[in-house]
Amino acid sequence: MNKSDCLFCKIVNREIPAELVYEDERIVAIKDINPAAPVHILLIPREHIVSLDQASNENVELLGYIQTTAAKLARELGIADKGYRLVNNCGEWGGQSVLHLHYHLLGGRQLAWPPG
Ligand code: DGP
Repeated sequence: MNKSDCLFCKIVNREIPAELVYEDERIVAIKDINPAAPVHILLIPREHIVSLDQASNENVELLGYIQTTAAKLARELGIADKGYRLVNNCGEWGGQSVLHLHYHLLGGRQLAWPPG
């Protein structure tokens, strides 16, 4: 799949609507269309990186930035006190369905472990 066919590139470029929670020059955060928890946010870099497996050392700062921004959003959304989960699904067996790197921020209920 190339960038022009990518669902999350289209969301980042506002060609497909989404419920925006946060955006800046590097990332966009939207509500997941199929929430698995009371708070379920997707943090998506504007840059088209297929998956964590495709990320390189050039992406180290971006990956760290996604994590610290997720923590900031968790505080702002009121889920930080009880706790939350930040998840990256990578590849077929990891459960990745959209081939544009993204992290799930989940919270607002007790989360189970191990995941299914
Ligand atoms: P993953 O399975 O890890 O690749 O996560 C993809 C997530 O993207 C999944 O939880 C559902 C969500 N999703 C799929 N299509 C859309 C969409 O069009 N809009 C929004 N907001 N979320 C979507």
